[in-house]
Amino acid sequence: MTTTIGVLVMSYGTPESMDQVEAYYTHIRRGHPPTEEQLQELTERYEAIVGGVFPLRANTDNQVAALQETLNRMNQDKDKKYVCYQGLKHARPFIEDGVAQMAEDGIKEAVGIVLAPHYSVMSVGSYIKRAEAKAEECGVRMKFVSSYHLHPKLIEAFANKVSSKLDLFEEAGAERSKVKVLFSAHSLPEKILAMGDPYQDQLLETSAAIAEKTGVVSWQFTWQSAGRTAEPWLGPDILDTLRSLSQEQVEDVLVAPIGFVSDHLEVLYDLDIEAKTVAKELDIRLERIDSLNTDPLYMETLSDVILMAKE
Ligand code: FEC
Repeated sequence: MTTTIGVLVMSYGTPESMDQVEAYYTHIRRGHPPTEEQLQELTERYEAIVGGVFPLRANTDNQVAALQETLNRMNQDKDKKYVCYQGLKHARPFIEDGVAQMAEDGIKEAVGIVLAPHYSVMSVGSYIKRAEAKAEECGVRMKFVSSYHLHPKLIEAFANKVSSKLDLFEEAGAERSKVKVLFSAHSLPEKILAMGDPYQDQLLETSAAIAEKTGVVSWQFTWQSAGRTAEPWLGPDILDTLRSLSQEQVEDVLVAPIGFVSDHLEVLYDLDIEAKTVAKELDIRLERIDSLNTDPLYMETLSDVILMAKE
């Protein structure tokens, strides 16, 4: 008899339409509604990226569909079949909805994974905590993948994206070794360091592994998309890093947002619009690697760690 294993694929989530931006933002702020000004500012960022469309939704749908196909193709245990369910952090279907749906479909065993390779107690840790609580309530036995930041296929996927953009710099006349590669990820409050959180170390490990695979020597890590709160966030922020690089006479920069796996607001606005505007003012040519989205090597990375997940 074939056993169906549920896979809870967790991702950040995005509004479905402009009239949901306020509810989404309120959820991110743990139930505190944004001010008029904050709401207006976020709405304008969404409008700027692709005219009020929310690319993360279709991208997550596509990743989940591609993952289910790849998982069942890679699975050698023919007594098991894998079915993927979505669970979003800040929008419908919420993480709890995904777990409840699995239980309703009679699933007894499941694996949870987040579409973000690096673990922080404030990011992946909080997805897992919510899924665990709901799974216990619904009687679903769950295992979790907490990070996969050094999986060889993930490194290969990112390395391919870096190399192909470096080729373009070269074709445009730049000296390959002079292009500064900036690996970036979403900043978090500085307090995570005192908590011994692995987030920063894992990001540096991913960066070093990609640099080694691509033969890139001129690289550094920088943060992006810090929250607009009074507490200190991890830095330097990419905009400050660009200003420093300009003072060092760097002219060509390739940004590789390795903390993200999809095209969405933090990539399409924070890098493609905001960082590019600053780079232009500084006379720096700034390019970005393509996002992984449904890259087969990324789908194989996820499938591999799901198939090997242990209690
Ligand atoms: O395209 C989209 O609609 C969503 C893009 C999006 C992604 C994303 C990923 C991460 N975040 C992480 C941490 C934080 C912390 C706060 C925070 C706030 C926001 C806001 C928006 C937003 N985030 Fe996000 N994040 C995305 C979007 N994020 C919009 C609210 C406005 C703003 O601050 O810009 C601060 C919350 C608070 O106030 O307490 C912290 C981390 C990731 C990467 C890992 C993951 O995907 O889960 C970490 C995509």
